Amino acid sequence: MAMNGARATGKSLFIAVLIKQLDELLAKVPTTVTAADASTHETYSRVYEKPLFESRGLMAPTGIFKTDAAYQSQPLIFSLGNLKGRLRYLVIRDVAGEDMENLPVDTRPLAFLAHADAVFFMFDPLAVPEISARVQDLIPGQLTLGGSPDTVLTNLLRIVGNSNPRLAVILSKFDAMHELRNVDDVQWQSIMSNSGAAFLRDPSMETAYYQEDDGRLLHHEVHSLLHKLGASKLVRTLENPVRGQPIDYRYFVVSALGESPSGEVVSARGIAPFRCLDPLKWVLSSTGAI
Ligand SMILES: Nc1nc2c(ncn2[C@@H]2O[C@H](COP(=O)(O)OP(=O)(O)OP(=O)(O)O)[C@@H](O)[C@H]2O)c(=O)[nH]1
Ligand SMILES: [Mg+2]
Repeated sequence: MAMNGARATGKSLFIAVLIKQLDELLAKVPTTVTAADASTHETYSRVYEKPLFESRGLMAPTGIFKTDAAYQSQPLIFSLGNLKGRLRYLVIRDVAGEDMENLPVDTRPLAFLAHADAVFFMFDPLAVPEISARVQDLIPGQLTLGGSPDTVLTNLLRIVGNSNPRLAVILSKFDAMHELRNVDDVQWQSIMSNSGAAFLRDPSMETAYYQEDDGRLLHHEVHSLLHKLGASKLVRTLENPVRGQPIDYRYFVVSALGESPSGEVVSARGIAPFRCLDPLKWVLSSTGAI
């Protein structure tokens, strides 16, 4: 799987949390998630695990290819042990949002996007001015904001060309959306306090298989949310891509942290991931691994 999205959409923090959650989930099977080579072990622990789980801080922006080719050129490879009678590996590529907002002249280093089983495209609701204005009194302001998701999606589709990786379109930092139930806005309040909504509950750690009905419900809820967030251009691009060939996409919501960080530190109450495994379970079930 390959990450994608504008700057500061939460890609790298998501990877850090995803591996921990996957290990916890696969304990049900039971198997474990382990780094499959020395470089994965070193990179995961230095770039992802230590800053978040030991220093309780955030991560530096992922370096662009030109300046950080060394660690970008190595994918993270994890062994998932024996799943359904076969040894399985999860290969993850992170990207710098900066590279996706302004494609490098030579896009060959990004060619892996076309060959992935799935691309995880992150959309940051806090980059929508209406949302950040509504929650500004409730959560600490965010230090950096990324560029336009429409530009990134167009760039992504250009690189992917005629290949057809599954595309998980993920509304990230969903904890900030949950805060909307406390704002002085009747519409948002009622949407975000709908106790029947799939985006308010998290069954992702309950089963070691993908729950298709729950996934489909969530997909339709996020589709409406994206319209409400003013992302109808994104929705139209997905529904009717310029290349003609349909995209196999599904909408998700995740929160890696579960609560907004304040400045450069995560909440003193700790990290409470929300629905982080859903998109991965969708892909693993499509490849027959779970
Ligand atoms: N509220 C909230 N904020 C988050 C969450 N995940 C990430 N953030 C915020 O988003 C910032 C960027 O997160 P990163 O994971 O580094 O973003 P990225 O997409 O990897 O960014 P680039 O590497 O620059 O492309 C963090 O420093 C946090 O402030 C989340 O789950 N909830
Ligand atoms: Mg990053």
